[in-house]
Amino acid sequence: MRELATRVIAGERRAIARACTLLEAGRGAGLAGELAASPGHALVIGVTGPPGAGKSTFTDRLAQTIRGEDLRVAILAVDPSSMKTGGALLGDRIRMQRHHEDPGVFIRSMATRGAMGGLAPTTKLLTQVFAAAGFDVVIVETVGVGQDEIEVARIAQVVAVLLTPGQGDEIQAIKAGIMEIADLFVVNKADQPGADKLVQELEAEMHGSVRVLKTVASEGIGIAKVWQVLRELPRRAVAVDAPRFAIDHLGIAVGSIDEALKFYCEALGMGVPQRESVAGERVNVAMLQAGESRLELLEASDPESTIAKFIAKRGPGLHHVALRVPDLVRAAERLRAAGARLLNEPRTGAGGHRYVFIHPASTGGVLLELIEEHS
Ligand SMILES: Nc1nc2c(ncn2[C@@H]2O[C@H](COP(=O)(O)OP(=O)(O)OP(=O)(O)O)[C@@H](O)[C@H]2O)c(=O)[nH]1
Ligand SMILES: [Mg+2]
Repeated sequence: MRELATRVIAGERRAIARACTLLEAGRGAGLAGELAASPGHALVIGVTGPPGAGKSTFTDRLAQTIRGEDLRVAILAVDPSSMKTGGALLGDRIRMQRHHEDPGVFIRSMATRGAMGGLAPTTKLLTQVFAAAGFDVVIVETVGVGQDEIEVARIAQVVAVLLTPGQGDEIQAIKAGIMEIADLFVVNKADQPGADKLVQELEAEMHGSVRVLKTVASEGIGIAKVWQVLRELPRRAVAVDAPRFAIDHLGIAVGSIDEALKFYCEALGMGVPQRESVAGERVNVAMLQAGESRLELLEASDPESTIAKFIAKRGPGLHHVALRVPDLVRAAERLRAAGARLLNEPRTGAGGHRYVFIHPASTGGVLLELIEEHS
């Protein structure tokens, strides 16, 4: 993963494509962590609007304009619909063919057909790949229907909403959601009747708070002005997905699990514990779900076990804190390099999780367990 990250950061096209594929497949939590350390400086522009508004044509022309300033551009064409055939995406490819030989342009299509959790998480990861790879501008094109029009605002620093004249009551049709996220309205197909009327309606609707520009994307008209405005708009803060750390569980050493459960389950009502015995550690365990983390009650099954020794020495109480980390091997390497006292090499324990324990002397006084995040 680190080698791949290094190649992405060096701007290697094949590495960028490979990174996108891995992240789209939901594999590559470690990669995301590596890349988060190189946030880059890309301006992320969202382009949204109804089907057929000319988004791809516009994106293509905008990229051309930006290239004219010798800035590097990545284009992410997101297709969230389940209806669209491969042919439409192919059409986009052909339209964008002019960039084919240009090493300063990288084009990626992404289908989110049936994806759970909306378009945001994966799309955002891919924009981070492009940013880490040093692109100056990332353009995310997505159809503004359903939820995605709102989600694009979570990914892009500025959002251009494309509308076209002559489709009846456009403003009413798009009002829900899309108006709030527009940093700029573009009335495209201004060569068709009704463009000026639509501009006026939008200006009235927004009380002049959002700029409205006209373009004829198919002719490249008005695009330079759009770029000038986009680059100067205030940029929304988009949080970089840093490596995720979360408390997986708190381990509590108890004299008797049954006694402790009287408190946690019967009196407090925490629900049904998951119980198991870990022979290797000579310990009985009861796990209680607490939000996204858990309480792990630990009871010695043998007087020689570490839990028995812990209780003999310090009494029952907080035994360890377990943190989930995105890349355990990497975390262990970094800690070792920083002089922390690791109690074991990363190894696989119950439930298939890899873990490592860190001595309290290094952590501020509590035994710390690091667990690799599930992916
Ligand atoms: N007359 C006119 N046609 C345009 C203009 N811009 C784009 N088109 C045409 O509109 C059609 C749709 O353009 P696309 O760029 O594919 O639109 P899109 O919004 O990306 O479409 P989807 O991705 O399918 O939602 C194409 O036939 C374009 O050639 C314009 O300014 N004027
Ligand atoms: Mg398109």
